Amino acid sequence: MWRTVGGEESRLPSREFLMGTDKPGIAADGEGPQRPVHVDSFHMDIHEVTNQQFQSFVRATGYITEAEKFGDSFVFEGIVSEDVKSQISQAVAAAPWWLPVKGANWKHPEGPDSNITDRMDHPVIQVSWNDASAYCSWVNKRLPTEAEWEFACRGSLKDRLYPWGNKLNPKGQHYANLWQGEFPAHNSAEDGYTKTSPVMSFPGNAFGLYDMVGNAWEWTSDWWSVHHTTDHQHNPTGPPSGTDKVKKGGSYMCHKSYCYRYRCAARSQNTPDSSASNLGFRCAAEQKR
Ligand SMILES: [Ca+2]
Ligand SMILES: [Ca+2]
Repeated sequence: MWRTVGGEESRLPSREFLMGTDKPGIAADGEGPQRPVHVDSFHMDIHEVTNQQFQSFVRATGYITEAEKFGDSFVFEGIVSEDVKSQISQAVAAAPWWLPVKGANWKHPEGPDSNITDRMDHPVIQVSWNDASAYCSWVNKRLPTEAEWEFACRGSLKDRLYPWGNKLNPKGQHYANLWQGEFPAHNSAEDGYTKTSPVMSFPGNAFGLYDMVGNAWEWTSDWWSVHHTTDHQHNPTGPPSGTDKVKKGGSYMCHKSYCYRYRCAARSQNTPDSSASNLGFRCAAEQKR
């Protein structure tokens, strides 16, 4: 079903829910306070936009992503080849496992010696917020707001950590593509995947949405702020301006010891022109497309 250009969608109900948490895992990220938010009914892609879908967009429009224009993008060092690694000297001081790799882009997620040939049903990565917005417009959709994304993640469960409940591995099963082992040195891939997984490899939530946490981080339309009003909000769209955009859900690189962000209330941010080897998106729309 991922072969359809627009992707399958789930229709979510119009409802009030509790956004954020009063028990933040990472308080500095502005996960709290918990607050009542109403979202009108909307449609959400049931899975992250795949390489196959993004390729259809690029073939139809000739679109060139920002990573392709810049000539490089960030790749997690654990998945970069020794050959590529030997050509890099610069790294991000606060996060030395991120390497700026020349020639890394959505078609070559880990650099020029990598490709997506056997990953067409995986989430597209190395796409910026601007790239993601362009794709969603092309399919007559848009990025979800943070409130819509979080409502979708929670799948009508109240005050739970994950889209499926509070236990990370119910009955010993993996419900998301995350990191097992020791970050960043050892990924045991107990869930079956060291990098991205084909979309829908893990169980969907009550709204029929897959990989809301884990696999690839997902861009939302909101500008980033860590301050939120507790006044009742109706279809909030975030601050009017900012420097960073909100991303949600965590990725295959997330482990509790370093990135406990695979919870519905968790959030993080990047500038809209950023791209990385663990960051993708899905689209939303008012009406079915
Ligand atoms: Ca994994
Ligand atoms: Ca995801």
